[in-house]
Amino acid sequence: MTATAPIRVAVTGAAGQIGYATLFRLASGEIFGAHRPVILHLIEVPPVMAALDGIQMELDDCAFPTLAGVKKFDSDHLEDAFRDVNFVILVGSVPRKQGMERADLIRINGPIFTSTGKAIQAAAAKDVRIVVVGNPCNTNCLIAMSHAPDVPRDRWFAMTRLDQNRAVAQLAQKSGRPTASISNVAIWGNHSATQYPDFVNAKIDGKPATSVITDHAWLKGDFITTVQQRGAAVIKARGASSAASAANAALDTVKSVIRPTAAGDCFSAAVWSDGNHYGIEAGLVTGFPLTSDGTNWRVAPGFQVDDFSKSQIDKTIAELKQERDTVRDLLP
Ligand code: NAX
Repeated sequence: MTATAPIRVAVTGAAGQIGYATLFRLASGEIFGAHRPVILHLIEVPPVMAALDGIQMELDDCAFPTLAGVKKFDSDHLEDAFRDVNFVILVGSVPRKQGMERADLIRINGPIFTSTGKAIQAAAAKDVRIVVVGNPCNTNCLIAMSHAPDVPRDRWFAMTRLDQNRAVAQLAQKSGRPTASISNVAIWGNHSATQYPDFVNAKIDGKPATSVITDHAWLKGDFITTVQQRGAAVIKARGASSAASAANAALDTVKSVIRPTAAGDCFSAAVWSDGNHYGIEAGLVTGFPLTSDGTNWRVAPGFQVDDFSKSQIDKTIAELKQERDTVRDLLP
């Protein structure tokens, strides 16, 4: 791509809550820059296609100078939908309904990500990068990437950024410091209630969070459970699941991947474990602390994993293994 070539971004579930909240910021120039035209590929299930017409009208009515095109596709034509796309945000999935177990949800959504992975491999641009938001996002990402073996594994991310942002907000509120003072917050493991928001390596104004927040019982207790349960708390209060904050986190993930990470900081996303980092076994998509140079990312080295952290990480990795086993027949 040259600097002014349009970037093509596909969003599945584009008419859903999160998709809708994502599109306008993607189109606005905020993410890829004021001089990079953006072509949006909006993808929905056939019964919802009409809603995309309305969203296209709204996108038109924003008159964004950076928006160079809007294309609409139904999920029965995924290769057309992913043709030449440089970024894919996979939001579309069936939401968890009352009485549904997590394992049921995994079985329902798994097949969607099988066909998605195949279509991305068949049609996307050579530099494609993919952020999986639809839940269970770690395992959906594992399924999709397993069906796209020609797409390098380092192009796939499952979203733990909302958890990172939630953790930053909690640390800022507890310490009475602005969110800009908080850095180096990692989320380990699964985007679920077992995730481990890592306060041990977090910093506040460049100092260890554990030296600024002296209430260590809070760090080991309410801090972790508040972040783990935040999604449920939002649903209870709002009567609907996190949407604007989830869209924001998806876009933060994209920005963190394509822009250099500040020295001494990290960002969180779940990526393929190659078995070489922090004792986590290969073959899982798990949250790690990452840094980017703006083109390539790597797992951030030097994070301290004490006994408490290790026990938390072990729990969430055990859950990821269980999820992988639940969908083993969907993994080639
Ligand atoms: P909505 O139900 O509002 O939207 C989902 C949209 O996806 C719907 O418009 C639906 O028609 C579409 N869809 C379903 N199957 C599709 C397919 N095969 N291809 C294309 N589109 C399809 O849900 P929303 O609130 O937007 O949430 C979407 C997903 O994000 C859910 O799986 C949800 O659990 C997940 N979340 C993930 C988060 C994370 O941090 N990773 C946090 C927020 C959110 O809970």
